[in-house]
Amino acid sequence: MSLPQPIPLEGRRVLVVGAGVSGLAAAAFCRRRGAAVTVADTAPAAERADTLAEIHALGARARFGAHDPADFQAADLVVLSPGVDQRLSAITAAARAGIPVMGELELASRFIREPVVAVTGTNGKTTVTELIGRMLEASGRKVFVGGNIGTPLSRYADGERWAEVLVLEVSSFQLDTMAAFRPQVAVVLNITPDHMDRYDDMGAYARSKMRLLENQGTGDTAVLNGADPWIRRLSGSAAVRRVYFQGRRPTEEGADITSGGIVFHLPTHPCGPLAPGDIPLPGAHNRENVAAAFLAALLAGGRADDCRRALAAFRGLPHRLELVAEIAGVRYFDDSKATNVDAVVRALEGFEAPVILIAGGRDKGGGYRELAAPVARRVKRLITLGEAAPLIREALGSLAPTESVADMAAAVAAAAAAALPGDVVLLSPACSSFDMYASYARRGEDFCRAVRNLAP
Ligand code: UMA
Repeated sequence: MSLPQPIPLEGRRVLVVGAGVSGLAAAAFCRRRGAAVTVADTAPAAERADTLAEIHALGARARFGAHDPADFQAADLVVLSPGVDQRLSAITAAARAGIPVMGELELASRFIREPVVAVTGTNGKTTVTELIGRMLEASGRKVFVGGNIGTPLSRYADGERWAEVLVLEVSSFQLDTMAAFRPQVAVVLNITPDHMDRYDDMGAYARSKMRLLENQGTGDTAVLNGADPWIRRLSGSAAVRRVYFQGRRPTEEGADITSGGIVFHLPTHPCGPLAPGDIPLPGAHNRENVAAAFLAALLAGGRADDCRRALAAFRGLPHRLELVAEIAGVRYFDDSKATNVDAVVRALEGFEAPVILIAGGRDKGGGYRELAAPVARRVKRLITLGEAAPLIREALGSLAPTESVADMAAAVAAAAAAALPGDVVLLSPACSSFDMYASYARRGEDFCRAVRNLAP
């Protein structure tokens, strides 16, 4: 297999755009390899004293405030953080001028030689990435789990390189700025509307996700959702082995998900079926996640029995349909990670009980129409907050009694006041958190705090 060449960095002028987790890791990586690094961030310097100190400690130059096109034109290489829209004029102008522009993941991937399992998809990425990591660990492999999940690849690549296999969660933003990134096992879970503020249309978003397969070739495998029309349509020409975790046709390899569990059809990696009792995570979407993770782990060298053991011990992840408390017969669930409409649909489908739904945050431009049927069926009261509250009220307000509140404490108080024993209170926002919080995790923690404050 031919490996992509590392990028020469010694003595080069590198502009890193975005001084978040990814940008600072990329800056450190480039500095250690002798590049002259400038880190540009649109935030006002006064708000980012700690970051400024970190940039200076790296021996890099900081440029806070509105991006200056001259900084881009002066660079030999521009490295983008995932949150930076590559359609920005300074970036397109640099690319037009022949200056290489790439994402942090792409840059780091040029320097690693370890096999990579990469997971993308609109929903379920983190659960599947973590699960594959634990299955491979249980099989005795040294595994780095990271990427979009929290530790950027360049942070790993900059260190001791201790792992035998890398399991990476990869977002569409990271795929937008890739060029040679080539995972040995690529998993695409599902493609439903999300991030419509960053893409011109659904086709553009779906093509971005499917770029994960772009450089795969002989010896590589794609683990795909054969029931997803976008994935079926866009995986057509990939010259790689394809394995389907659902929607498998009789001649195809993969798995079948039935009411009796999961049955594997992978002759090179024999594995007995999983019974429903073997799957510790609730909901139909988690059966898909488990089937995908199992196939990917087996294909990446996991042993079937060890993978089973890891699955049995897996308890799910915080802020994903997590039961926070049961108070006065009302169950409170934190699903703060549900930052798009499809994730909320899946959450609502998992409940038989009447649901008081707390939704809202920063709108992502995909609309809320898909929520109408599940809201009409399951939601007894809708509580909206954040910037998207008026849009959600307009789309769904006629389907359930709806009220808007100012913050999470008020949302939880309103939900508790309306709830009867047996009801479910569900934070499942369908929006990103960035209007009110630094991350979905902070939003989930705020919800959990407000719920715990209810307890007598
Ligand atoms: N910024 C600019 N110019 C811009 C836009 C942003 O300078 O045009 C600056 C901001 O002021 C800020 C910095 O860029 O200081 C933030 O960069 P970032 O948004 O790329 O955030 P990071 O801290 O580097 O985190 C990123 C991922 N964030 C996004 O994709 C938005 C993290 O995924 C990821 O964990 C991290 O890299 C490590 O790889 C978060 C996420 O929400 C969890 N991902 C989305 C998702 O999962 O749906 C894609």
